[in-house]
Amino acid sequence: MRTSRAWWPLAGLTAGALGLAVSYAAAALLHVRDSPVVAVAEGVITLTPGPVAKWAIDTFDTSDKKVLVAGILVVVALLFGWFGRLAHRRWWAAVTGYVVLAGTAVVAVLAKPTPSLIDLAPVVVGLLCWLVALALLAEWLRRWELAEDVPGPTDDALPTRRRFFAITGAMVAVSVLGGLAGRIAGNARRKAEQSRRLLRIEGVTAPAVPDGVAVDVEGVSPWQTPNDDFYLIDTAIIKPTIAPVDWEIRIHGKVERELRLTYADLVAREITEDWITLNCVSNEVGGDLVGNAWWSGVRLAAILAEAKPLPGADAVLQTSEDGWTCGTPLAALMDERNAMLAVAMNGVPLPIEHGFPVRTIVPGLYGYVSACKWVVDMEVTSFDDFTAYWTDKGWSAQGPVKIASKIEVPGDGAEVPAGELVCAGVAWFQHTGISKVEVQVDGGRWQPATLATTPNTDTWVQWRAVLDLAPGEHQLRVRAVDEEGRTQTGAIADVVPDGATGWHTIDVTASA
Ligand SMILES: Nc1nc2c(c(=O)[nH]1)N[C@H]1C(S)=C(S)[C@@H](COP(=O)(O)O)O[C@H]1N2
Ligand SMILES: [Mo]
Repeated sequence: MRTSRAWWPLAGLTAGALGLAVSYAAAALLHVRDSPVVAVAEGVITLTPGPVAKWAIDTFDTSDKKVLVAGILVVVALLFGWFGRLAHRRWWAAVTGYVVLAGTAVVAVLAKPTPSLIDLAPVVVGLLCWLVALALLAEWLRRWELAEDVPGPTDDALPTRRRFFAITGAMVAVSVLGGLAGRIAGNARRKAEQSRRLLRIEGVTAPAVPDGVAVDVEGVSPWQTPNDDFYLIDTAIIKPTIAPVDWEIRIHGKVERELRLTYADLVAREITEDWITLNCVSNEVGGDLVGNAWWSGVRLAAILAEAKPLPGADAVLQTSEDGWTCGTPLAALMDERNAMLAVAMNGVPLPIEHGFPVRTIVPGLYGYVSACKWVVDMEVTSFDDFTAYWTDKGWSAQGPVKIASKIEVPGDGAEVPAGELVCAGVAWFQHTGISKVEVQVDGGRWQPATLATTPNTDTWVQWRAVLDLAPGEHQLRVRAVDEEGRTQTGAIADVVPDGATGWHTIDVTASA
């Protein structure tokens, strides 16, 4: 009798466990909010009719997802064993089984409120692990089977059998380690997340949208960008999870007095708050890497004044907990503008992805030279003496924002009725301000737009214009003029090395 046959389900189970553990670890490390299994569990909850869900919750007497997750794991384990059996004769059937399971997870992940591509990474990694692990185990089971077929008194199957169990054991060990790694990373995340939820920072107020900042055209970016919609740019695959009690910043270098501030020291100081628009140097003309939030924090001018920069210093080299660096002009951190160590965004403690517990915000500078998330170190120095993360990759050492404007309504390629057309969008030139926005149809005369108001010069401004379009295809263009009367250039420049320029241009078709 071939004993090897009995072990195919074990192979399926082992491969399955390995894939799940690796996917769980990947989810925790990448800070994907929930692992694929939890996503499936949540999907099940969402799809379960209310009374049934309530019955289940009452019956199991628990309000969390543990019972459901355990139930899903049992079902999945049975499936894994079955896939293993299938793999003996019908390899493709086992593969199909794993792919269908992964597909279920993909659907569950995409059904979440704000899915992103990175949320799918754990599923993909898990599926690859399943397939590779099962292929490996199947290979040794087949060899074992062949050895069993050799007639004779000696046990020729022994070496292959041993090998199969050794590989299985190794995979189980990796699964356990993966599970533990996921757990540790998940715990750090939970600890930071929990301290964040419990934080109440005195002096931080809820945002109140100022009167008159909206042109009230549907499709224009809302004045306040909600935290969940705020663009995200960073180099951290694994986001730092720093509990406030563990945070400290060191301000040193060319200073008379080195400073170290804990989180408690920081928030005990006077809180400053303002509407500030942040944008990325790699935002293309018309792009979305820009957002406006109500930021709360502590003014850097006061802190740096205490440290007393020495003559000759003209830069601050900021370093984040994950080792990212940027160089900021010392002057921009010490002049009258509201450069701050921010602790809250839109009235709540910074989301982890946006730099919790402390990040820098400097009106008028691109993020890559100023807006250090998870900031833990500031070295007062000179631009001549260092390079930073992006300047090493060909970007400019100096990154003042450039004036920009974009058309959001109508969308590029839209079909609109001929005649009067409301055209609207936003423009920004932080810390200088926008005085005028103009729109042009088919290269004709520049027509003035109406501007909404702004509370300061550090934010974007909404604009709207009413155009008259004849039937046919048209090209619409926008440009802005700054508070000093300088008109936005139409010369096209790439985002590298210091920000894109050019007029945002869209095509529309007007039908009679
Ligand atoms: N630690 C860290 N901070 C960082 C970055 C980064 O990669 N790592 N990217 C910067 C860039 S290029 C931008 S545009 C802003 C984006 O901030 P946000 O992700 O909160 O929108 O963060 C800046 N701060
Ligand atoms: Mo950026």
